[in-house]
Formats: sequence, C-alpha cells, structure tokens
Amino acid sequence: MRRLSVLLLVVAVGMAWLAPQAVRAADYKPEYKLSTVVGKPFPWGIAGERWAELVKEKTSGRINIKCYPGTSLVGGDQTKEYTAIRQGAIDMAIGSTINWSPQIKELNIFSMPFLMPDYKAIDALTGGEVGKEIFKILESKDTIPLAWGENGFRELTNSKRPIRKPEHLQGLKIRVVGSPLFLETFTALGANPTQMSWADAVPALSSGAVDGQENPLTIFTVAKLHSAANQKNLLLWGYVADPLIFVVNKDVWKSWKPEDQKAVREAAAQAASENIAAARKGLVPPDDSGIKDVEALGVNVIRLTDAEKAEFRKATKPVYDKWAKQIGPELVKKAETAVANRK
Ligand code: X2X
Repeated sequence: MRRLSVLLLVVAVGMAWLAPQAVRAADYKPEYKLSTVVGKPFPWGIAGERWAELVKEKTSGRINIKCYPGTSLVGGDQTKEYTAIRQGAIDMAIGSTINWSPQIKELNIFSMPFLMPDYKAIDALTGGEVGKEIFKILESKDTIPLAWGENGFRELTNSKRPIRKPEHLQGLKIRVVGSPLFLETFTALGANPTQMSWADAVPALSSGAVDGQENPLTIFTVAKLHSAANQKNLLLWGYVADPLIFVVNKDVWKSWKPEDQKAVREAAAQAASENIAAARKGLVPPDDSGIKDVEALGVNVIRLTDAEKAEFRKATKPVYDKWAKQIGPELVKKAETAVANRK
C-alpha cells in the first residue's frame, strides 16, 4: 500500500513537470510543411530552404519547417496549392501568382500580356498599392502574406523553329499552367496551348508531345530544357512575369507567439530579397550575362525590336481587354498607372 502511494506520488510529480511541455507541444507542431513547386537548386527552392533555416535560427528552434518541393503535398497539382493552404493541409508556402490565380482572380494581373515592360514595373506593382491590395485579399482568404519573391519574366522556348512574329507560333503545341488567361493568350497568337503541371510538362516536352513552353530563364537552365527537352529556340519577349508570395495559413499563424510571428516575417523578408537577387542575376540590363550563358548552351536566342514586340502586344490586346474586366478595371487601372509612373 505504501509502495503504491509512493508510486502515485512519483507519477503525479512527473505529470506536473511534463504538463507545460505538453501544452507547448499542443499549440506548436513539431514540424511545419512548406510547399514550393521546385526545389533546390532552383532559386525558388533555395528560397524555401533559406526561409526554413532563418526561421529555425530566429526562433531558437521553436519553429521547425520541412520543405516539400514538387508541390508534393497536392500530388504535384500546383493549381490546387492555394486551396490546400486555406484548408490547412499545407502550413506555409512560397507560391507563384500564376498557380494561385485560379482561386484568386486578382492575381491574374501579373499574367496580363505585356503589362510589365521591365523589372522596375514588377517592383512598382508588388511594392505599391496593387501589392497592398493583393495582400489584403489574401488575408481575407485564411492566409497571411509576408513577402514578395520572384520567379521571373517568362520567356518562350520551343523545339521547332525560331519565333520572331506571332504567325511563327501557328499550330505550335505550347504547355501552359494557371488560369484560362494563358490559354486565351496563346490561342490569340495562333498557337495550340495545352494546360499541364510542371511535373507533367518536363516529360511531355522531352517526348515531343508538346513543342514548347514558357518559363523564367532560371527554370530553363536548371531544368536543362535545352538538352532534356530539345528547347533550342528561345524568344526573349518578357510578356509576363510571376512574382512569388510567402504565406502562412492563418490558424497556424495565430497559434504562434507574437515574437515568433515577428521572426517568421523577418525571415521571409530576408529570404525573399535574396530570392529576388538570385532570380534577376545576369538578367537586369545592361548586365546580360545570364542570357549569354543560355546562348553558350547552343540555344538560338531571339531578341525583339520594339516594333516586333508591338506585333505581339497587338495580337494579345483583345485578351488583355477582356481580362481587365474580369480582374477588375479599377485594379488594372491602378497597375497601369503604377507602371507608367515607375521610377
Ligand atoms: O509550372 C511552371 O511553369 C512554374 C514552375 O514556373 C510555376 O510553378 C508557375
């Protein structure tokens, strides 16, 4: 009997000692899942690893993040990523505006053909009123946006022929992703667009099932599309650019102490600025070393004159006008003004 009460006392003391840790474990998960479409060594994947590393450091290990590249938490279906974040199947993500645009129509603004002529135009949108408005929309949809990163200007590549005019695109099978805006843009140019995830795109390009694709040069070179997918023709047209957005699911965010929220936000800002620098390396005029690197791979790089670019703009203008109404004429007007006034 005496032995039993000693045992009970030991158990009681042990439980009292464990209790605070049990409470802590209840609000903080042992590990948080961070989704990205591509992993290391793509700049986007590096950004995920870097965010995780900085968070661990700044929270003294209270917040542990594991990266899930390949949008593997949604079976590679990148246009379902945003819904999974809202529902809590994904805790945090660095997502492309393109992949989330099927759920958030305003994100299509970055995919409006020829809206952003240069990097300053991207910055004028993300760093100005448009960026603020988009962050508010994301906040109203169960996610906390923390920083803007960058995938980059999306250049067109194909295995068939050099493209200099819209008519050269006639009948080419081009892989696209995102909202119907992409299908309409490429249809307006006379191409035959087909929608598929990045996971399906690489084998489809390699087998020749599709002829071409559009992606930033960092994606092109790291994925070795020139050799793996015979993408020997590259058109530098900068028709759209996709920023990346660092977000956290709202319930996850609310479960963190203010000091940890601050740490996660600061870590996102730092990882994002490093990400933008990596995404733009060798691509901001007058530095064109990134383009020269692509040429050195044996890729035929076509640069357009202003007049040639205007032909592509003209061919896609009806799509632009139609989508301006769908996205919201006021937001589009704000974006156009911000671009016109960029410094
Ligand atoms: O799928 C693509 O083309 C990629 C990797 O650029 C995006 O996720 C938008």
